[in-house]
Amino acid sequence: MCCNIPGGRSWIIPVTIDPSDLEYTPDQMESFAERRNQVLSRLEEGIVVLRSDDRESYNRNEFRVNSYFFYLTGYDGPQTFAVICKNENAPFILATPPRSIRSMIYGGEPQKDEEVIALYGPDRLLGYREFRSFIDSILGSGLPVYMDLSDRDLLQQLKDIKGEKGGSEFRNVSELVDELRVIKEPLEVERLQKACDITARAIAKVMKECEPGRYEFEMESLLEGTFREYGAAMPGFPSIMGSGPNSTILHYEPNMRLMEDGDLLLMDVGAEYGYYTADITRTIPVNGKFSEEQRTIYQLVLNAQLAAIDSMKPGNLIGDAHRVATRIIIQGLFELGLMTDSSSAWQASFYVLYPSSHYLGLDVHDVGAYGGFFAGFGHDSPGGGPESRVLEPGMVLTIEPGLYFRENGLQQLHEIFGNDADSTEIEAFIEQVAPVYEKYVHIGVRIEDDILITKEGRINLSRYAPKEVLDIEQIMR
Ligand SMILES: [Mn+2]
Repeated sequence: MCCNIPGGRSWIIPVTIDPSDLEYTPDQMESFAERRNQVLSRLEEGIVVLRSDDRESYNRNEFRVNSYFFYLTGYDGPQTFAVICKNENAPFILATPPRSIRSMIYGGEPQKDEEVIALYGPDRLLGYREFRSFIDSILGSGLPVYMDLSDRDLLQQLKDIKGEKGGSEFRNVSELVDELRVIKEPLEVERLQKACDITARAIAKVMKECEPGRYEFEMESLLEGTFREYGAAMPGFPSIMGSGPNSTILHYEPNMRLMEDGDLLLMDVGAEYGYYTADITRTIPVNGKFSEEQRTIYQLVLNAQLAAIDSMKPGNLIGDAHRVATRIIIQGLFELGLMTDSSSAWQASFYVLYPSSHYLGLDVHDVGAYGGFFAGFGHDSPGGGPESRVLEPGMVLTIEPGLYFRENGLQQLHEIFGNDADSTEIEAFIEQVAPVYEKYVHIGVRIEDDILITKEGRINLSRYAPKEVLDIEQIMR
């Protein structure tokens, strides 16, 4: 089923309401076994202990499986523990919660043990009591225990069990798993693609409905309702719906403002589908037509983003896209009279506020090493040092340049850059730039896509979310 956006140009967003694609085939389950084998080959001594619940570390309102747990098991039942160890007879153990009449009254019948074993392939399926004595013996043996150290609850429980016995130290499972998670397998890409398609569909719906006199939260509701309509469990992170002055706040979240004629609306949003999340940003004119000033800034950011995407291919660096985008943005700002010196690092970093890429996957800021990508950033440098990591096929990264003209931006210059430039230099800059800057106040533009690196170059997973000026204006008409 394809979905045209009624009216305007027809945007075909190929997304189906069909959650059957959330079930893994036996073939796909092999991938999880292969991941565990990879972990075992990296595990010199000790064991991996993970638990499925993740409320503490991710601050979610409903059950959402821990990303490491899911990545290594494919299982997403609550209150379950997984162990991976070098035991030849049972390298993979699951421990599920006790069944009680009460838990079934509240939660329904859990999956039968035989089904769990058949589908997820644990070598042993334990009850809590057996699991507890197993953990006791491990902690007593002094072998290192690898776990998700951000799971403070589990860490505390294990420490309590360990008590004064001494011995086992707790290490971060990220050492064993993160590099695997950086390179996405086809079954992961499929889910990311659907998450992006659902998000694109929802963004297009907001474009159709958006108009002055409506609230940001109405757009949020429409967006997230559409996520749910297509089977996404929840957003992968809190939806940002910032209009007018709020478009200049990078992580605005209240979404309570009444949108006015002449505002921009910046939405940084992502559906989570099968635990993989999209992360797409689009910026649109609330009344359906960009003002001249809005279009100028929008087109500059878009040109920068498009050139940055073109640079994303194997062999190039993660930082190259940021550098390409930054170069175009600085040139554009200089031509507009918003910079007085296109080679000034402090002037550039007044506008370029953050590194333009991050990994995407089970988590919105997904795990993995970046090389020196973040090292070059500072309040006195727009970043993009040449020492970041080389792009490889299978990586998924966002690219999200932006420009934000906050009301008191120029007044903050002395405080931000007082150590990097002398105050007469800053004064001269303010005097020259202020009349131009004024025209763009309350304009915040960010454009973000999700890019899969392939052998041939790249695939833009979020390509169905409209972003050309003409497309947006036609859809909103
Ligand atoms: Mn992002």
